[in-house]
Amino acid sequence: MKRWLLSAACAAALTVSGCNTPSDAQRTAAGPSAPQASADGAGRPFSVQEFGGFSEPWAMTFLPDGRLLVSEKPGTLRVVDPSSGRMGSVSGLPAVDHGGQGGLGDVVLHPGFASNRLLYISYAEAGENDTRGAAVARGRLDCAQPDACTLSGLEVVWRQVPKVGGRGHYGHRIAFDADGKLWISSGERQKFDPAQDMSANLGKIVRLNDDGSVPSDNPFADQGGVAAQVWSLGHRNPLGLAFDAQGRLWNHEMGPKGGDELNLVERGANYGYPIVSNGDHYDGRTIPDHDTRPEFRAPAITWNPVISPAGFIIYSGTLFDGWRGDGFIGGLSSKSLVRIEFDGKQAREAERWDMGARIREVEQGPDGAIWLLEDERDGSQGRLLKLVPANG
Ligand SMILES: [Ca+2]
Ligand SMILES: [Ca+2]
Repeated sequence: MKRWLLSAACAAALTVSGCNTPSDAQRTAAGPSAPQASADGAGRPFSVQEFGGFSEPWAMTFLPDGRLLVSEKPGTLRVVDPSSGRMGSVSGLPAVDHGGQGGLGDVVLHPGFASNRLLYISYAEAGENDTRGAAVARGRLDCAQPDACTLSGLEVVWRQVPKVGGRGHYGHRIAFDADGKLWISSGERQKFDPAQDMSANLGKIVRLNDDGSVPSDNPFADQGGVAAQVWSLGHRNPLGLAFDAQGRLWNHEMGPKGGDELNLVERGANYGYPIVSNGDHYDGRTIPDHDTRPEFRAPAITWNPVISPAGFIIYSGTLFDGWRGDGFIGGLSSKSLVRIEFDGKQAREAERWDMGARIREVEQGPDGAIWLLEDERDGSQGRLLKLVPANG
């Protein structure tokens, strides 16, 4: 049974039928749930409304009808109607390898979803001999019922190669660009050197056609194999991908100790991991800093102390006046929301708010509200949060 804080949803909506009659078996009212007007953060430019809790939530995306899909790492995809408080689930999901950092991951709509109903998901997939790797699959999503959807015709369009042992650094964030190309961030699976090895697609950002085939104009297309998928290399664990209004791709990645990064992702560029990093290995071995090897692309921002970035949007709404074009990054260990200001190819951290919980995912709602998912570890409760202007 899911926890579900009804009255916040009701408070958020002007007219919602059934808000005082939580009879739906799929929801239970619990706990104090009035919108928190920054009680623990006076002076913040937003107030926070809570929308219930999830089991290890990882990613979310909005459907055109205003409902929200929320992935849970154990392998469940939830469908949530914030206006009514109803929550159901999506059937037809593949088996996922849940454990460590792996499980069900990102959830993203095809840019032509309104007509083709294609939903893309990423997840950790088990292989032979205790190996695993990220996979991206797509299927047709049908949501005729108010609190249940089905995913059918599922086909895997991309896999990490090779599958390796361990359960870390899958990356597997998904984004589409304005041309409908499919972009996937692929972590180096805590194996270091594959990030520089073009016979592996680990530690890379890959660019594909929407069916998983390789565009002939990719920078390493003439090398064939998985190298042909690669747009950029030398990444560690990229957990955020976002395009700005000018079509530039930015990524952030969880670095080694003291080395989190925001990067402008450019064609064919090598970001240097594990040869260079402004951080160092967790076992104490040093890694030469970026300025020692100028042939590798340096980050636009490097964080030490780290923020542990997860989730990323570049804001395009109008609800928060003045934030259009800014980046918003969740912080896990920093339990924060970070605002980024861009200036062409430069970027800087402009603001950081203490959220009191590990922030796993950031999304922009249809009305321009900013939505967050908490992680569910170290006291964080896996809640869904909606941020609206404090004086709105
Ligand atoms: Ca998302
Ligand atoms: Ca270093």
